[in-house]
Amino acid sequence: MSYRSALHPSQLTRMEIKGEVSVVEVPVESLEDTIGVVIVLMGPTGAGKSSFIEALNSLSTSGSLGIAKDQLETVTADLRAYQVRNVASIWGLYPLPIYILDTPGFADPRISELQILESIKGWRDACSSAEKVRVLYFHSISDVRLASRKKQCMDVLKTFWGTRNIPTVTLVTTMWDRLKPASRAAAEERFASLRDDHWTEWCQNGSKATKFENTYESAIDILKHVAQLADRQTSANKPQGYGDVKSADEMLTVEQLLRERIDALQQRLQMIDNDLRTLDDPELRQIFQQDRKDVLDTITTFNAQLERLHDLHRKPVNWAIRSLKRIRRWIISRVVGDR
Ligand SMILES: Nc1nc2c(ncn2[C@@H]2O[C@H](COP(=O)(O)OP(=O)(O)OP(=O)(O)O)[C@@H](O)[C@H]2O)c(=O)[nH]1
Ligand SMILES: [Mg+2]
Repeated sequence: MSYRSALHPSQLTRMEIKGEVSVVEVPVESLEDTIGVVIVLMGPTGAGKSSFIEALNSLSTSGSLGIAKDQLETVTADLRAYQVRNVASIWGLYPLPIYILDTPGFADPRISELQILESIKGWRDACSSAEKVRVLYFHSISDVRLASRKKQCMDVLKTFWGTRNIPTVTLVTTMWDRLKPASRAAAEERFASLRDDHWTEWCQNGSKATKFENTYESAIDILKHVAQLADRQTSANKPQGYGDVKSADEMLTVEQLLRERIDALQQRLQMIDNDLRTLDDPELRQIFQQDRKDVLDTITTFNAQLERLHDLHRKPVNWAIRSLKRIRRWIISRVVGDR
């Protein structure tokens, strides 16, 4: 019997702090076959994922990691892995190391939600059997209302992790320390609404909604909660691909978001082309041409992602129909092209 299979998840009961807590970056690959706990941070760009890591590291004598930044677009552009030093998750008698996987933010103009899911799908699939991966989903409490894009991001997360993983996913609301005293009551109302309207089913099934106060203590409290999480709903099916849809004509939210991005980019391309028709200034033309190229490259990337998504979720009949359509299109293009 292997070390890992000898352990039962219900034995994962407490977290131990052995000294000065600090966070150090480690290669992402080093987490692939770890026996430790891996906490995946997800959520919209700017929601505070990297700030959470900074807060955990804030008492370290080695200083800030410099990973949380004030920029409009995403800062974390790739998966980044970290180990939390001097903290262990005690599983039965064994101290297990704690790792954090920081991911790029949802709703970023340059990185699609699907691309982020593609990069962590391997982790999700591994965790479904290894029982050691936890998820923190970050959401800013300063958002006055839940914009449809943010709601779609939540849907993407929920479908991706699926019912099986609900107890191991925790909602972390951020920006509490930025609130003026007068705005606190309204924020508490938003928190209650978020928990009771958008996270209800998940709370009923073992997930939890928490508040992150942007301090070391608050980060440790959340870490403790995560490290003490026990059994997931093992009776539920493992999530497949990027989630399930209720009916054949329904689309996965992650696909819907990707299609919206492609549509928006195509509109932008149209506008650039219109501008280029009337533009004489050579310098401006060069800038617009470069912009056009960037937009075209992104459309190509997003279309390739869409194709990969279809390959993964394609039902045999749909696949056959799509192939026939593709052949038909090719024949028509040849006939028209030969004229
Ligand atoms: N005061 C305060 N600032 C926060 C909090 N969360 C995030 N910020 C600030 O918001 C900005 C973005 O935070 P990040 O932690 O980089 O956000 P992120 O979720 O990692 O963003 P991406 O890497 O783009 O996905 C930074 O300036 C942070 O200091 C919070 O809870 N309190
Ligand atoms: Mg970040």
